[in-house]
Amino acid sequence: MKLLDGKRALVTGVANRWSIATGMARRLHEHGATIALTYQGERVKGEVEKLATELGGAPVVECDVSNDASLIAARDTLERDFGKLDALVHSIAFANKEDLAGKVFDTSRAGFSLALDVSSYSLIALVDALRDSFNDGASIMAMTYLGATQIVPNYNLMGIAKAALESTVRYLAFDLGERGIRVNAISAGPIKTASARQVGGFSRILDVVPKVAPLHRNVTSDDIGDMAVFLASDLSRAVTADVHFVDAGYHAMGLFASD
Ligand code: 0WD
Repeated sequence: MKLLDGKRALVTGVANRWSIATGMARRLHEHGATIALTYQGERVKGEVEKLATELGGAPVVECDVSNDASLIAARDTLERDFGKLDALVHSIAFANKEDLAGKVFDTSRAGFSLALDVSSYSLIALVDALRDSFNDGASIMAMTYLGATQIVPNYNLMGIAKAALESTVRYLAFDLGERGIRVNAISAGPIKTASARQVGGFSRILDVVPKVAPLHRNVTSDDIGDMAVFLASDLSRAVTADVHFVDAGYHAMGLFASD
């Protein structure tokens, strides 16, 4: 008997094999969950279909979270082809590259709206579209980063978007608590993905963590996947409305000694 036997999980945000969502989908599947995947558009469809085959023929559904018609169409297809959901993984973010370096006061109104729409509002939009698809007791999780609450140079607008996302997690947890539905955020340490490379000076962040974090290493998408397994399972039945760090302990450091 596996931890997630009988559970159905929808995983968003797979773009390629390096995506954190790929590691999460793999781990959820290894622990017994049946997986469905959404993808943003034709550009990533092939990669997502490849992963779906590895995961026992998971349904693959197009869903652009910035488009209401796409959200509704995805919901209808999933209801027909997949059924009710026990877990939802939100692993989606976007900001223009120029807003991930330089000065925050240079951020344009349009850039701000785009980043907040895709990276923060999308959790509300997904939960709204899927509200009748969730089984009572389902688990919703969203990916965030330390830059939501601390200054991480260059993370800039994405830090602002993640702050909104973390707050959204808490309010959704309150709204959905009466159905036993839990909503949490996973705050991952830096992982080399296509999105991460858009952040100015990202490779320097990767170099710092093993030097100063209590566990002296970077994390992998498998590490994040294992937290996802816990959050999707009944072991976390009393855990909601929180941000869970999977970052080798980096977030807890207050002083970085030079050697
Ligand atoms: O260090 C890291 N990589 C960290 C990432 C540390 C902490 C948190 N995160 C977060 C990201 O902010 C994001 O929320 O984890 C989540 C997943 O990011 P990732 O795995 O690092 O990056 P990536 O593989 O690029 O996946 C993000 C995907 C997009 O990828 P591309 O590369 O195609 O932009 O988000 C999806 C898209 O597939 N996405 C959308 N999906 C649906 N509708 C949309 C959209 N409008 N826009 C982006």
